Amino acid sequence: MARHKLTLKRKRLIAAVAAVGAVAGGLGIAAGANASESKEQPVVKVVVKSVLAPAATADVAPAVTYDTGLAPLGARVQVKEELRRDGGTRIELRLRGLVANRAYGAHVHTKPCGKLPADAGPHYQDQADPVQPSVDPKFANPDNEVWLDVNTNEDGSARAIATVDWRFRAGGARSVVLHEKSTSTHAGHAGTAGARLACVNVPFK
Ligand SMILES: [Cu+2]
Repeated sequence: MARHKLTLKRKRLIAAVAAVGAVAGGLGIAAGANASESKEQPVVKVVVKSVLAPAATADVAPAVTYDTGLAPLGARVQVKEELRRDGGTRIELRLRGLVANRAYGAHVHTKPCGKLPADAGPHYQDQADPVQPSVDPKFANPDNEVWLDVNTNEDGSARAIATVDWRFRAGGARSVVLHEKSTSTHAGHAGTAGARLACVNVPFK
């Protein structure tokens, strides 16, 4: 596609991106029709930085733990959401203060964190599985959900990045939940990762 002959879809994308850029402000966004692809930066939509607080404080705390052994009080969590120019979404999870050299599962969930682990609801799915709970790998997979599994280093820190080729529905994704195990991909168990250890509220856009 020649740059000066923009398709309608492309024009709409640019208009949307320009609007987002106006909101984001000061991020050096090049939304003009002549901007080269390589200079266009993703748009940062949401950044949440918090520490794990007791689950009993879930109505006011941005992030809580349900297992202070595996997800200690005061452990740090950061989640960043970026909208990609290609229409996709990039989600980054950073953790500090967890158990060293350990695998954890993590996903984007549909509801805010609560006092109970189940309060965060099911995983966010781009194409919703008509059968719930969703354990069919056709729906419960890292292309249709956001999986942020990590392995901590010797300091108990970890980072995960998930990139999907879609955007969240408004208000449809509200938290990231940390689980006790790596996420299963097998039919009948797909998407499961053991107990919910901690949860952080993230108002994904
Ligand atoms: Cu989960």
